[in-house]
Parts: sequence; C-alpha cells; structure tokens
Amino acid sequence: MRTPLIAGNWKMNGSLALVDSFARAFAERGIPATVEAALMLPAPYLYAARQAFAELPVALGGQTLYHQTSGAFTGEVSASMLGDCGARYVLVGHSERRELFGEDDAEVLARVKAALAAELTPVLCVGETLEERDAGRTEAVVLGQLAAVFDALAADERSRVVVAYEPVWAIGTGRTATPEQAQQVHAALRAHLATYDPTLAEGLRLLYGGSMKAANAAELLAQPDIDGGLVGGASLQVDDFLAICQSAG
Ligand code: G2H
Repeated sequence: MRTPLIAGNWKMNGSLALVDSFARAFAERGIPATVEAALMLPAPYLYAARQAFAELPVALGGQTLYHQTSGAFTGEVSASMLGDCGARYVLVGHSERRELFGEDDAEVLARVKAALAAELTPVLCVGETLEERDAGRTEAVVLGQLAAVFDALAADERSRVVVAYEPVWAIGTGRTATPEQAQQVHAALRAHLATYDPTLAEGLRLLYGGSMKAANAAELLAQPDIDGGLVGGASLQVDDFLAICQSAG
C-alpha cells in the first residue's frame, strides 16, 4: 500500500507571509490522515517553515541542491544545508532545472546521490517535451531519464527515491495530461522499476505533475499507478492545495 504524497512546488514564488498563512490554514483545517503532504519551498523560506510547521503533518522540501557537500560554490546549497533547515525532500531534475540551468542526466544522478547521502528523499522528475511526444518517443525519453539514475543506484538507494512524471508540455500551461495518458506513462515507469526488483516497483511512489489542480486531481489520483501529485501553480493557493490533499484521501 503506497501512501499518497501531495507535494506543492512553489517554484520562485511566495513570501514569509505565505508560509505563515499556509501553516495557519493547515492547523485549522488539517488533511486526511491517509495522505502525506509536502511543500517544496524556496530555500530562504525553509527555516521559517520548519518553525511554522513544527507541529503540523506537513513535510518540507527543497527545489534543488548542488551535488558537492561544501566548498567554493558561490550561490549553491548542499543537501545537508537543506536538511538543517527542515527539509525532508528535495526535487531533482525538474524540467525547469534541466532546461534553464543545463542539468543533464549525469548531474541529476550526482544530485540524487548527494540527497540520499544526506538522508533526504530525492523526488526525481522525468518528462517528455511535446516534440518528443509527437515523435512517439515519450516512453523512450522518460525511461531513459529514469534508467540514467536508477541503473547507477544500489538497491537500498532505489527504494528511497520518489519519482515524478511531469510531461513538459503540461507544466504551467494549463494543459493537463488526460488520466489515461498519465496512467500509461506511470505504468511504463512501474514496469521498468520491476526490472530492477518487483518489490521496489510495488512500493515506490510515482507522482504526476503538470497543471494538477483541484478540478482534475481526483480523476488523476484515481489511476492505479498515480500515487500523488507534484503541484506547481495550484500549490500557491491554500484552498486549492488543501482541496487536492482531500482528493487524495
Ligand atoms: C510542474 C508543476 C509542479 P504546474 O512543474 O512542479 O507545475 O502544476 O504549475 O504545472
């Protein structure tokens, strides 16, 4: 039985005031006990969120990390720094990082390993562009991105990763994959995971991301291989985010 995970990704949005208002809303309204909620925050807000969410059932996460543990890497943030500030999760390989900041599969692998070494749970993001989908290459692309990391991990490391499928053409566009399109890719991802170990495939959580919102979450989350959501735009409105958490319950 996989516990659904609804992870908000604020991207480069938000404020300390928004952190506080989310904490108040979670305290007043709660989420179903069967759902795990997480917020991937801009790094400067993590420590304040650690205080604000201390008594609340909401995990925190970073949106990126650098693969080195420390040193002369001006502007970068290490896995242990994120952990110090309250993060339990960290996104790795989000398409915006791959596209805008040139993170390739080798860098994504190094960052996943750095996260695991610091006891953070990496949320490995994979997804195809519209061009790749139209060329019939969806599965080749996402399974390639998955294998680039999973082939290089030890068995105990693989089981500590969460995978998020985010079709690039559905990110922030308002265009969502249909539940059938998403399920098809999730099933392919799970089948690939089974080639490493059927128990791994059974237990590992696969999130869907890409314009998930209160209005479409329930039917996406009802798919057998969709174990939660990585929610961008809709995670900035507490009503929407809480409604998505309810849909997963
Ligand atoms: C995909 C998703 C969250 P949105 O990036 O990571 O964003 O829900 O805005 O499409």
